[in-house]
Amino acid sequence: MKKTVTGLFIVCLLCSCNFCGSGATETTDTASASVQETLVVPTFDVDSAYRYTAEQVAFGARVPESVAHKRCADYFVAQLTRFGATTMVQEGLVERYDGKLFTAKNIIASFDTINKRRVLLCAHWDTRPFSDNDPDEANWNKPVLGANDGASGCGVLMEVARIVGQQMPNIGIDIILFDAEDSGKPQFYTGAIQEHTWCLGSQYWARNPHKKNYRAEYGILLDMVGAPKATFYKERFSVNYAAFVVDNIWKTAAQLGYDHYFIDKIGTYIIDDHYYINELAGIPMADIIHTTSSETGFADYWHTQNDTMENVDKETLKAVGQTVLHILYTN
Ligand code: AHN
Ligand code: ZN
Repeated sequence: MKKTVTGLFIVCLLCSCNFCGSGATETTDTASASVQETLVVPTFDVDSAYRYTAEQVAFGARVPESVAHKRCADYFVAQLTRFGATTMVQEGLVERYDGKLFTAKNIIASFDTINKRRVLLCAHWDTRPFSDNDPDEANWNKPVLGANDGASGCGVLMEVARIVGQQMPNIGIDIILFDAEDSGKPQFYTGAIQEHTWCLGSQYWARNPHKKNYRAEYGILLDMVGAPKATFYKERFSVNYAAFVVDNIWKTAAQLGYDHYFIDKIGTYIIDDHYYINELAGIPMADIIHTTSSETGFADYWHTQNDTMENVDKETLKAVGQTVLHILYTN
């Protein structure tokens, strides 16, 4: 018996058939579909990610209900469908800090929909209707262009989607581009204090997932992932809710030589889309977000007129995109 098993093992080592990957994780008796293969991690094409970022910015500010917002939504749906995703737009009625009602559009792209094991990748695609952190008060009511704050995260995820569409990892992927993240209460607003005025699209999704009983093993949120020399600290809600995800991301990044972006230190608490996914949907999700030691906690052009393509750097996009791909294809 021992001889036979050893013999089979040697045959398996010599051939590269479907049954021979790392078959230890096979759980059913139905042939090759459930056999986990060791996959080659694809190369993240940063020129492509940069282009997807610039194309969003070229529409102008993507403020909910604007023409640019509508055109950009159509662009995402067309591209993601072209990449082979099952794509839908989830529309949800949400209420702004000032009581204004509007329809948020979450863009959802799914790959390998029959796979029970899933990962959720998210970013927000809307831009802020106010530049309330701008040094010039005359700009406070102008929208933010959102090259870094919005477009960068979606640009990286569009490139991830393109690659996943070409070569699936072992796990199913859902990409959600959330709307209405950045319509939170402006600093100049003096009306009644409201809680939970940020992340309206993700709050809506977390309460009304696009699929009944939707589950993902974990999630990763990308927010402001394009700045030159960006610093990603381990955001505190992420550490509290999803330590294993944080550890995996920061370890992987270090292994790939990106530890000058992914700093091995705990940062601050940031209310972002991942907070509501963790709290309301119970999916452990970590936020990769660029924070600084400034007064706001973010880069000096954050929520100003200067959030332009000059603040998007290919090296940073590459570090984030390659780290995400590595996680998807090795787990
Ligand atoms: C707050 O300022 C409460 N959260 C930051 C979330 C954010 C805004 N990300 C991008 N813009
Ligand atoms: Zn913002």
